[in-house]
Amino acid sequence: MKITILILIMMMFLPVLQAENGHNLWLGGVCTGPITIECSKSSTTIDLAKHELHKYWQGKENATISLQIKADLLIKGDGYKLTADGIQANTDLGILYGVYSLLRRQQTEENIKEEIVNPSYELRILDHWDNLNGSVERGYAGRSIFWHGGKDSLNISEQDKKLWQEYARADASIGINGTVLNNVNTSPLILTPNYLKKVEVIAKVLRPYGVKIYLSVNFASPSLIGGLKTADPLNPEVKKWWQDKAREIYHLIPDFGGFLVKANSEGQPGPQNFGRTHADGANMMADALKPYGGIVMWRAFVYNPSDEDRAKQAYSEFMPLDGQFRDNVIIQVKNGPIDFQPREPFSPLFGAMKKTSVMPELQVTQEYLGQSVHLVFLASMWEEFLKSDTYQAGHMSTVARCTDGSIYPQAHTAIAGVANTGRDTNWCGHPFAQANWYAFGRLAWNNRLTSAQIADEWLKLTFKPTISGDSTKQQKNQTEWDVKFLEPVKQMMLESREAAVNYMMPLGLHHIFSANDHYGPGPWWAPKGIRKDWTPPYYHQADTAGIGFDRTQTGSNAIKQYHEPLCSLFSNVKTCPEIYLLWFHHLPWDYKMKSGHNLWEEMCYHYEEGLQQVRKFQETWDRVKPYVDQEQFIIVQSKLRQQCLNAQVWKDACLLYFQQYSRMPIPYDIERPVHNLKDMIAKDMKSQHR
Ligand code: GCW
Repeated sequence: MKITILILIMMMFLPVLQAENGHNLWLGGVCTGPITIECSKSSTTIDLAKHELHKYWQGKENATISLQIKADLLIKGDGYKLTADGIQANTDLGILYGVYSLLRRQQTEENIKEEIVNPSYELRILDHWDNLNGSVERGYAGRSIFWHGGKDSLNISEQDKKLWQEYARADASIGINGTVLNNVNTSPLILTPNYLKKVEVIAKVLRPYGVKIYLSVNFASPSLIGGLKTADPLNPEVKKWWQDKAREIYHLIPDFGGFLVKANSEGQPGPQNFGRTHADGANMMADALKPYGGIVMWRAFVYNPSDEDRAKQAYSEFMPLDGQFRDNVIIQVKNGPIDFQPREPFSPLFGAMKKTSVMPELQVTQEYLGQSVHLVFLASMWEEFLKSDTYQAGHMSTVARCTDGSIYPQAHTAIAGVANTGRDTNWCGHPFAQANWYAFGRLAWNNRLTSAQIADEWLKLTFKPTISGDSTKQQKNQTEWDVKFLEPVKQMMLESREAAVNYMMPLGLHHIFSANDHYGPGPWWAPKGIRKDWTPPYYHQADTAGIGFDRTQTGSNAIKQYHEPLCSLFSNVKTCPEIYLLWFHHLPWDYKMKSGHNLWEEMCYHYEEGLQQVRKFQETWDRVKPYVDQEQFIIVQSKLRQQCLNAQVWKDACLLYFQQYSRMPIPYDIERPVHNLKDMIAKDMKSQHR
């Protein structure tokens, strides 16, 4: 009760405190008139739903809206039934989701007809890579919203609570219902009593919005903080330690969601340290959580510095374990087989396992896509991924259908996104990065949505002015806004991912970043002594004979991990989609492309096109100046300038570096590089020895 009052009081002050600084995200609507709400039930969540309706209603004035909790076989889980004047759901949360959906449709002027809306996935989770010292791994929007460093580590201020409440509200508004509070490279301290007490408070603030708490846990916790000599998952004392820990957690947080585990990956401990399998490790934890309804999300992001192609390793390790996992274990698989690259084919683990729940892991934070500097709308990439056909059970076995339970039943269905939030006023660093948070939530709720629809919604919710005045004028202003702002900016968003692929890694190139910051180009980067599979030359394989990673039968044979007809399609250079060409094939520089250009020329044209696309984005943005808040306008304008400079560097670095091998001229109809290769390499090497 106290919390509800606190939340309501805090909400009253929101619009005053947060003018046009981006803090309001996509939630800045205004109310157009009073309404009456009919609802026989009251609860913290229902009260929030009513409050949102009163505050942001944009439908008919003096309307009467009914909110009804009533079972209906067609309404599943968090779903709801929507009509123009009412919402029906199985649960309080269903009502809240229905309210956000109704308000969104009003603001975006979507037709509201009777409709049952069910979520694609049961669990829709944001994974925060937030460290307990307040830093955020691969975070580009300031420090952690959950953790402070130093002596303040465990402090909780009113400001913190307000931020968490706003965060939970934003999540709920797009259907996100879970959050992992800490990094997968995890400190065992998260499971100590003091940290768990703080987690309990966060859970309390997030609970009314239906956002459940999950924690990343360190597999070696029993020995690191529990005083045991081992963390062997088959050891009875270790099992007991996890069981006791689960009891302690559920005592504090009765609706705790479960654990996320990065095991035997990039130095994190795991069951293999004790000669056990991933299944042994995951099942032991799953058994400890089972009595309370908790789950284990066990990551398949594993690879060793062996001779085996890194792209094959997750599949090789996990496929033999299909059928061995408990039903409250979900294997969490990154969208691509390597690592959140600008473009990868889908990981062959999707559509492979038949007796194990598998969930996609997407990366909302732009680790490999220009971080908080580049404008890159990721929904296009996720749409491409979710629509990819795995052929698990014949044609149309899309990744979406393989993971949402449509093809093989799964005990749990889930999807996760690595969050891009931080303490920056606008949460995400780049104003347009908010669109990626929004898109993740929307796709988690409905994995059939198109990126175009998501962009359209987000732009209207974020930028559309409330137009007042007589209705003819209103109509005129509205049309003008649609034509002059909405359409061009949407177009820019929808092209932005392809542009990034073009100026960074076209034609299936991947992981050619400099060093470990994953920002700028470094096709040359290969310091002595470093693992080969952490260096770009391992991935691009350029030499005077050609370029690309041979993953066909003559190479690593990774194509074998895909079902037919994909396996043959990828393996035949004539049928392999050109967007994946150098992912699967090593080809000579003079290989003839469909366009008639040779491979080298084609690559040059892609880099040039990427750069020109960004230049066009600059122009698009400059033209929409009259329609955007000036502060936001300048921020985006200056970031686009930086993006353009970076795209130029990418183009020059890659073309001049690969030209050493292709030994062919850069086609004369494209602009000449403006940097020298030697200088770029020297600068790059220097910046790595800061
Ligand atoms: O992409 C890599 C990142 C690491 C990250 C790792 C993972 C959290 O560079 O920073 O660690 O993936 O997903 O575990």
